Amino acid sequence: MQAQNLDALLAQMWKDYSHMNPQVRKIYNSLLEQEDKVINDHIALRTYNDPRVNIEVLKKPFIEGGYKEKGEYEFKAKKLYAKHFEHLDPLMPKIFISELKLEEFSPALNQTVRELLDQIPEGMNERYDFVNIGRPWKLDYSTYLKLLEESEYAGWMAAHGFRPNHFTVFVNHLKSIHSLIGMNDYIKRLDFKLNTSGGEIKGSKDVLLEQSSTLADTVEVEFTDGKHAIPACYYEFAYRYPTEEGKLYSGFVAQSADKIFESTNRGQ
Ligand code: OOG
Ligand code: NI
Repeated sequence: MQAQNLDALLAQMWKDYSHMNPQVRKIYNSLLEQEDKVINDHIALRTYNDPRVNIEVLKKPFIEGGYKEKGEYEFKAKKLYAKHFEHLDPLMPKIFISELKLEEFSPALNQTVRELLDQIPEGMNERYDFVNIGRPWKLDYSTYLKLLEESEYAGWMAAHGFRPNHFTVFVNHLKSIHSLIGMNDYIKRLDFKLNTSGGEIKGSKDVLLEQSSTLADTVEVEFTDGKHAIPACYYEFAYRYPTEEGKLYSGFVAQSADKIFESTNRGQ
């Protein structure tokens, strides 16, 4: 069933993401044993900056649903650019969309990505649920490995396509956990591994945002030459501090995000 409105789309995104990544289901269900509900701080999406699929394309259902563009971020070393979007309702998840700057990569990578994007059926990128369509192209395992050599992000995107890369627990709204350290201890007690790049906690009270994340689940993905187990999606945890006006800070911190991206890298 194709989602027709934003609530339905967000629900479908959560359903597909939590089915694909068993750790997400386990952590979420465990939290629900002591919480009435778990609020999402944000949802993150990835893409390539080709005009057929760039941020301007992926942002559409959110803009139609009342979201506004808020911040932008540059990631020089990873060759990424990102924007975040907010809804007037502070309980609606913020949306973080990044895109790979193709022009900064080799002709070979550009050629490969073009061949993937050329496979997207005519008009599919205009579908309301395109952001959650999955992988609309065929891919063989050696092409995936080749992309990874230049960019972990390029490889992840080729293998998984359009789908949330992570949802994020808004730790401030939990009743049973009151800090990010407490959240991390909880995750470790459940026996899940945290991304330790840049330390278990990225950011601090000084930058008004603390974040941590699991290492992505390894899942079996279908390639044209068979199934292979590769990193899929992760779960993130965010704790926000109030700004001088007294409202919780709602932006992102590029230096922290830079490390969070690595939650889908192989071999940490
Ligand atoms: C996004 C990483 C950045 C954050 O909250 O800073 C991020 C990604 O892995 O695609 O989500
Ligand atoms: Ni995030």
